[in-house]
Amino acid sequence: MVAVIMGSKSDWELMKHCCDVLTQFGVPHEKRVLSAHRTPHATAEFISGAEQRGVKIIIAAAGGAAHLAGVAAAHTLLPVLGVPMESASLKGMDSLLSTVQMPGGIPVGTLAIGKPGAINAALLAVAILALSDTGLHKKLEAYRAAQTEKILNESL
Ligand code: RP5
Repeated sequence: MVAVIMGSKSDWELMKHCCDVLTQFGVPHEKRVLSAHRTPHATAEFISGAEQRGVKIIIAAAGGAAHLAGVAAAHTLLPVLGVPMESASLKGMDSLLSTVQMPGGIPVGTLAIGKPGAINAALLAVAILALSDTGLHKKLEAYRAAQTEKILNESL
């Protein structure tokens, strides 16, 4: 199972693309709005209990002073993938730097800003899970092959 958390309901517009990909691959996932700054205790509790609930990977999305992925990583040994959300003021550059610049010792695998990052977080989670799941590995192979086919068949 994958846990997808986001700092605000407004992040759902982008993060639904992440959940769509997980659904497409048949990967079960739970999703929650949790804020690093506004619900710090609930965030810590949710993340601390994740491994026991069967979660294997956490995907955390936030914008602005985007500390959600880092805070999540501080509370678990599970891999944490961070997705910087596009922000109104700085177009997501603030979110990117807040998410990616972790101190050595607490890693967050940071993806691209916005929709590509949301999609790729799901695909990276699938790739990690596929290391020990041959069915998922085959689905990922088929996904890549279909993508290659689509590009090669594009006419101008
Ligand atoms: C929203 O505030 C953003 O998109 C973001 O996810 C959230 C960050 O919340 P805090 O963790 O800073 O409270 O506008």
